[in-house]
Amino acid sequence: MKKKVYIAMSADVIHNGHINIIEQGAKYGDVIIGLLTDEAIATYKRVPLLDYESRKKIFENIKNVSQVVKQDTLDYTKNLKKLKPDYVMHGDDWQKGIQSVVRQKVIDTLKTYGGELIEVPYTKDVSCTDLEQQYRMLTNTPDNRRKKLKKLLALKPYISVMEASNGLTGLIVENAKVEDPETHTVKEFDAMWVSSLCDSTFKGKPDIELVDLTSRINTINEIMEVTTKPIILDGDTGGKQEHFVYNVRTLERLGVSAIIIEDKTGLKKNSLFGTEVKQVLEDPDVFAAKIHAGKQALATRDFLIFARLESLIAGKGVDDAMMRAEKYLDAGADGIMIHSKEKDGKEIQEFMKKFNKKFKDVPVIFVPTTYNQFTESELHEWGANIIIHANHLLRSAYPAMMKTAKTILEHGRSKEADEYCISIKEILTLIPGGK
Ligand code: SPV
Ligand code: MG
Repeated sequence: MKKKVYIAMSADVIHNGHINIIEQGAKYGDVIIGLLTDEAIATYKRVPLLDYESRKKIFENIKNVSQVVKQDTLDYTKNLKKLKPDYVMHGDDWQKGIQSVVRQKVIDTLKTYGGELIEVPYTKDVSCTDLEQQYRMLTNTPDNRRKKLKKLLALKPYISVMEASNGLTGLIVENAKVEDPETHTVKEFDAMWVSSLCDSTFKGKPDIELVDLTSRINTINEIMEVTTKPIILDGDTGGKQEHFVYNVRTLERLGVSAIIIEDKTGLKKNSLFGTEVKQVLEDPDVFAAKIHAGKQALATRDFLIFARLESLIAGKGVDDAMMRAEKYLDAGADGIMIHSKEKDGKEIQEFMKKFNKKFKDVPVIFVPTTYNQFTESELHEWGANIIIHANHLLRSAYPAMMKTAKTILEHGRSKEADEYCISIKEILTLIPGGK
């Protein structure tokens, strides 16, 4: 009987490196491709450009591939135990870094039944990551971009969102990565939050719906030009219903993925003032009608409208928030955001206990600015599906800039501020293409 060779791949963008390894594998026996599912890929890198079924079809038609099977985790163990291939083949680029743990498990499993690991030289000069990045920018059309949030919500238990307020902070959210020392997977933000507080503050203006939609759209365009991740817009109160129906279509056309609007009326004040300022809640039926009209106005099913509940901010309690949540979801809201400025997170937990009893599979958003002692996975246990870190790039940049400004004033020169600055060489090459 012909021997079996197992090769695991995610292969979103297929290149000669993949073909090389399949060719090598075919010399040892029948090649079985363990194709990573979209969910498995999303645990360690971005959502694939092509979905599982499309990638499967491609692989089934590649020469020398005899079978394509699903691999639903990064870990090969389950498939190896089931299929007992004689060989596992992989490029020799996985001996270090995040993949080394996966590799060790493969070696241990193969040992249990006498299988063998074959490592072939990694095909140089082709980097999947580079190709993917180029491809991502090329396919960064409004249609593709808009869909990404819904896709992510379907693939991941929860998504992590970070404030982006201009091109540069957009690039930080797009590119920041850390390796999780426990799971050895790479973590990055899933999406961007265009905050009204941050957009206004970067422009030196108060967060009272003074920065108009034209200006907000300029910010969005600036971010969109240089990034590819989905965008969630803080739409404040959404304004008048007659304006809202136009505005959602404009945002949808641009490729924004979602808007969150809050159920307040009158001159909007930032929620984190709580009851220190006048916070007037909108009549829930009027707000529900605005949501309904917004949903009706849309041209696609990809653009999401979330209803933001301000009952806890206005001191109206959990039951008021529940009553409103029901009305807004009935009106067609795609999910809710429950906001609170309390530090202990108790009222959010109390709300979620009631909410979870009544609603299943409704996306819930938290903005844990004041209760940030809880981790994303803890908040997910309470029921959050989207967690927004709403203002942290702005809040960390401001003190750093003020310190530098004062240091220069104090010394009458900038030498002493050097230690707070990245070098000229670094700043010149920070954005590729400048040279
Ligand atoms: C924002 O980021 O502008 C928000 C969240 O609306 S909060 O500031 O907490 O109200
Ligand atoms: Mg806001």
